[in-house]
Amino acid sequence: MKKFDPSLYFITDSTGYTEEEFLYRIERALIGGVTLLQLREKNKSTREYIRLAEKVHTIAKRYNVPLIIDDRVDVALAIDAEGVHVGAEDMPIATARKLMGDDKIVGATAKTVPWAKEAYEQGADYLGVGAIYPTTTKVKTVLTSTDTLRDICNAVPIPANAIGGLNKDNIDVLAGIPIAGICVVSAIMKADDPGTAAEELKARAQKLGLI
Ligand code: TZP
Ligand code: MG
Repeated sequence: MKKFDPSLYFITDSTGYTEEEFLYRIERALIGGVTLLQLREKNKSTREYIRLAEKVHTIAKRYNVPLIIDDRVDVALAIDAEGVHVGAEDMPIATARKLMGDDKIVGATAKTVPWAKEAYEQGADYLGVGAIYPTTTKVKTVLTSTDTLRDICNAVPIPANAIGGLNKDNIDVLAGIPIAGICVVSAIMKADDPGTAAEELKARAQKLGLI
């Protein structure tokens, strides 16, 4: 059954970590309250991606948190992940939906209202919208204004998450915008303790009425 909570969406980045440290950090983040997890690997061979994804999936299942695989429908299907996220240069959303089936989560990136509507029509279950702030994570993106974020939230019936440079000290700019959740890489991944970081980010987002 396809049911997910996008309120605290953590995207991983294994750069600079041993596998042991990487997996430990993911587990800490899950303990800290992450509700949706995305494995995002850009430089792994297919075999390595699948091997790592299986390990991450085992951990995520212990916390009942759905695992989304970035970009790679083949990897998502290979490990029976709960979903896939496709960006502008990845597989078309409708194709990903066809391959994944109706029971899996298909997420998409959207930076404009027409793009968001198109993604919804093609079968996306949620949207990632940003970057709200400049990001230090390796990604091809441009800034999206909070006005556009608001317009996208109001234009489609699927959950839209804010992403890009977000942390507990700057998410106040999102107050009053009907987002479904906060999506972060560095704020959790690079924190001294990803568990505490997830907890604090969630508490702040709740205090602001964002989630
Ligand atoms: N898409 C837009 S911004 C971004 C992605 C994948 C990276 C967000 O990373 P961070 O570290 O939370 O800024
Ligand atoms: Mg992508």
